[in-house]
Amino acid sequence: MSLFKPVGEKDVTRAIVRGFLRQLDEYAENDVTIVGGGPAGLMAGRELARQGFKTLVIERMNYLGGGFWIGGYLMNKATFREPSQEVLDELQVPYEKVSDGLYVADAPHACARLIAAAADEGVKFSNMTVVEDVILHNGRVAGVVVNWMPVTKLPREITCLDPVGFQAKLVIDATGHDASIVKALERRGLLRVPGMGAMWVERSEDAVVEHTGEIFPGLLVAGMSVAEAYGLPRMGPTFGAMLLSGKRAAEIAAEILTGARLV
Ligand code: 48H
Repeated sequence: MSLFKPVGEKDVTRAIVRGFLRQLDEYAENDVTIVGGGPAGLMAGRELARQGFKTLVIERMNYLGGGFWIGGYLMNKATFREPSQEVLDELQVPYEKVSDGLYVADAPHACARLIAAAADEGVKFSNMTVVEDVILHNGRVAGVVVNWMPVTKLPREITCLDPVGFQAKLVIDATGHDASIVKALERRGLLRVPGMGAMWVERSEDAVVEHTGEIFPGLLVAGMSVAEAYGLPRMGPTFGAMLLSGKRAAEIAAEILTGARLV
């Protein structure tokens, strides 16, 4: 008498294939495609999905969380400046006060809670998927062009493989330092991307949240890609601006999608 119910290999295979294809079919067209599953992208996704928007996070790695698992310098503590600890309260992440206005948390705990919070609200994830380019319709970003991550790493001679497109009402570039989506527009001469400035914690976090928003019709920026896109100073391993920028991007996206903001 075995503990587990009898299930064949074919049943396991079919469960994965059918579940995956159903999601791919459903999300080939969505409200918001967020590129990058780091803290900014996950936060934006959580906020949008909880308001009922059909939200897809595309992540090239086989895991989510981006740079949020490790605080900095190979040490897994993450810091947060006031008022961003309020997001930790909301996500039920334990933290300690270090000094006036500065808090520290276990990065893996904060990251795991944020991933779970996004999933709980209904965000769908497409891992091992690289966004290579944008879809442009009448001068507006209308989606993304994707391929499998391993395909992009194969030699050109054996991979003459076209990508596919996902259509979205809005796209959020939350690709961190890569700023992959704004750079796709720069390659076409549609934007200029100065790259982030030198470290200045005091200035950078406010600036990143303030500059979060629609950088090109149909495209928003959140997180470190904001610093890259606008040449803002970097903040090093403190994550409050990533969370608040993600929230801000979601607020602006929701206003655009509901017609509350003039585009
Ligand atoms: C699919 C892609 C693509 C692509 C990239 O780096 P992240 O953690 O980004 P943020 O902005 O959420 O957080 C930044 C933070 O981690 C950090 O680095 C800080 C605060 N630095 C300060 C400083 O001074 O350096 O996550 C981005 C995610 C990653 O998981 C990438 O794998 C993914 O985006 N990604 N996914 N297609 N083209 N490009």
